[in-house]
Amino acid sequence: MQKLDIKNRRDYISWNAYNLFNKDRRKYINQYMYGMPGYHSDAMSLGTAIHNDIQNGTNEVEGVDLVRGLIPDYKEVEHLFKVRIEGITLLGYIDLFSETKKQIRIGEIKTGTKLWNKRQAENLGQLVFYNLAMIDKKKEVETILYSIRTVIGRSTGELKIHKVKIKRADTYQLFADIKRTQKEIDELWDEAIISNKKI
Ligand SMILES: [Mn+2]
Repeated sequence: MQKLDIKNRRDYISWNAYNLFNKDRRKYINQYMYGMPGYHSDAMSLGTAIHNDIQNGTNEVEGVDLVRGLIPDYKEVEHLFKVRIEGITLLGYIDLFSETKKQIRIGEIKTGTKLWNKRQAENLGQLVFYNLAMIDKKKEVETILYSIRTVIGRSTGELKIHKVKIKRADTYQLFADIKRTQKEIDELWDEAIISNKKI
């Protein structure tokens, strides 16, 4: 049994942490508090490799060349943000990112054996999270999801592009949920530290 490690306590919240905390509390505790490894699969490794190919212009994965030309250029890849809003720090890495004086362009790459449809793209909270992180910049934000279909070990060359309109109300709702989540995470840590000392 691994020990609870205070070094795992973070001063920020990511989309993955927020999502896992609300979906599976036990897994959150294991991964984010006890530092146990998360779930991994071949599909996830393939997804990572495809992300790398798109972001770096390489061709490690078969079939990536078929979709690359359909994805527009962005100025940055793996764009890191660490943004503080009302005492909560949001952190993330955006797959594809460009920023000008007036506009921000966010591109999120998704891979999988099924292409994403419009409704799925619109319901992806991760995109709302990214928009929330950009809120203080007061710029127009264009958010696009690039869904790349894969089969075992390669890209099929099929790509679906969804331009997603993020509603301001959804952004505020997510922030309210994040504030509640951060509070619960803080309470969990505080309790864990106290009870651990007693043992
Ligand atoms: Mn991605």
